[in-house]
Amino acid sequence: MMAPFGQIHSSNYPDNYGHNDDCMWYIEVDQSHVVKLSFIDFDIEAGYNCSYDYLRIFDGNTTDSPILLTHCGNQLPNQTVIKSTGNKMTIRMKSDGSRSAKGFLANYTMSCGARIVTEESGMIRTQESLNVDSSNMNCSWVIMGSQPDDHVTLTFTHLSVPEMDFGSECSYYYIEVRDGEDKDSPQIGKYCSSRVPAHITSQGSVLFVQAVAVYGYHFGSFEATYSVLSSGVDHFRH
Ligand SMILES: [Ca+2]
Repeated sequence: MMAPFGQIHSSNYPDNYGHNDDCMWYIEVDQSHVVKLSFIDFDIEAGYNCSYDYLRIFDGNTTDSPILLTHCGNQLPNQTVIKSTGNKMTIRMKSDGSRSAKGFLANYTMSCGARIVTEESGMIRTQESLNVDSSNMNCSWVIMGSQPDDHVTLTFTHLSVPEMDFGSECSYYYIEVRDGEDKDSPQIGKYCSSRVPAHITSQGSVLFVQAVAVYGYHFGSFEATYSVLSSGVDHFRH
């Protein structure tokens, strides 16, 4: 599924799922977002270590990706909202040859922010027009080269802020860029004017970018392209 939001459920839901089911769902959203899955209903045959029937969520595009959750039984998972770290999530539901139950129902949306480890170029943005998670007022992206001697360059192509922010000090909506991988890294800049900042390049191999809407003002939006530059010559050796 490539849509920004939707719903998934077990076979025959709300009737009992089948025996020997092995169903997979693959969700991919815009590259600058993560997948957020919220459970609404859950009833899958319980078993020790979920060895009979189970639902399993993977943090990526295959069942070899890290496992985010394995769950069975008739309770919602303790963590009812599961987020991927990148823009892809795989969900698998498997049942054995006896006893079934109602199954599960879950909604997915894309949520802003992502951890991007790459050697390539791409784009990050917030899109106000899509049904993104509007309660999320703080979106952060970590953009990291996969080699330690890489540098990340960020170029803003669009930045729009609420009108009341003109002439103020980033009171309502701003983008912050930091030279490192988290909010404690040194600040490179904080931007809230419609003037687009120049290129920003990391000292190390990673940049932290955060879009913050203060007091629930969601009228701001931005778009920036990133590219990863290698300063090492090793990559070009024959
Ligand atoms: Ca079963």
